[in-house]
Amino acid sequence: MRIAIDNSTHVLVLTGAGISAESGVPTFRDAGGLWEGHDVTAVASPEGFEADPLLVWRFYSQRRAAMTGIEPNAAHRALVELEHRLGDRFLLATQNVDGLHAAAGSERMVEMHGGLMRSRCTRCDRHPFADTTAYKPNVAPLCGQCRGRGVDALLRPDIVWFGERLPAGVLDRIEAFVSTAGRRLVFLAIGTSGLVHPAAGLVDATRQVGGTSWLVNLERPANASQFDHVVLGPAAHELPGLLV
Ligand code: BV8
Repeated sequence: MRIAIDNSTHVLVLTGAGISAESGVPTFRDAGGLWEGHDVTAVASPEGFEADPLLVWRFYSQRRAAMTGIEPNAAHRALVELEHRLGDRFLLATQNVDGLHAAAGSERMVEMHGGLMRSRCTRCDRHPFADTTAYKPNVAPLCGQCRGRGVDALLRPDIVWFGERLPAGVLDRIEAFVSTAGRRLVFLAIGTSGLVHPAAGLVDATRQVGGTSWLVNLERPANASQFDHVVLGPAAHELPGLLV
């Protein structure tokens, strides 16, 4: 089976944790996933951070440390090739924070949920900055800029937590791409359980403009019936053949 892509096709790709699974990054909701053993709101919400910043920093520092030696896989690379083939008729919207799409060479990309290897200050308007530090378990890092002004302000991972808005402009860029594409849109969701909004709403937005939707996923998620085509299997194995 192949996805029909001609010189008028616009492709919007949505990726979730499943595309990084074959690189060795745990997903969230699968057995043995990141959420297992964690109360999601305790580690991925502003309330959880407020209540216990050390717990949240332990959760994200462990994920930073676990990225050592992790490389993009054939699915990440297949999306880079498609981007080079389509140019401005391609856009990647990732829910992932693992940085593997950028490492593979993706450029026409929006990170909907932030980036694991960036931190930002909870107080000043300092721009989010590169931060690969896996902080020691009893350390909640402080902002150096605020400290210079005699104020102790916590740093936080540059991650979008539940109940928080997505970064400015992200949804606008995706919506503009969908409406420009119209019926020429192919929406391809890869490795996502389709549970988190607003990402999970993109398949509906595709139908509203008359586009075609595809899902490549290891198992049938709850929202599989919303897609025109469903391909079950590991992304690194299934995706390259679909895009030739
Ligand atoms: C917001 C932090 C508004 C990052 C994450 C409408 C309806 C219902 C609820 C809402 C709604 N609108 C808003 C909400 C609330 C909430 C939400 O969606 N709740 C859900 C859970 C009920 N959404 C929000 O809060 C969002 N914000 O809408 O703001 C607003 C407006 C005004 C003012 C204030 C606010 C913010 C959402 C971002 C949340 N952050 N995490 C991090 O720690 O990483 S979400 C978390 O889940 C991750 O970011 C992850 O990206 C995301 C989705 O998970 P998946 O990537 O799909 O991973 P999962 O494990 O679930 O699934 C993996 C899939 O891969 C599986 O299906 C598996 O079968 C498959 N797979 C496994 N191996 C492979 C594979 N597939 C292929 N190949 C393989 N090898």
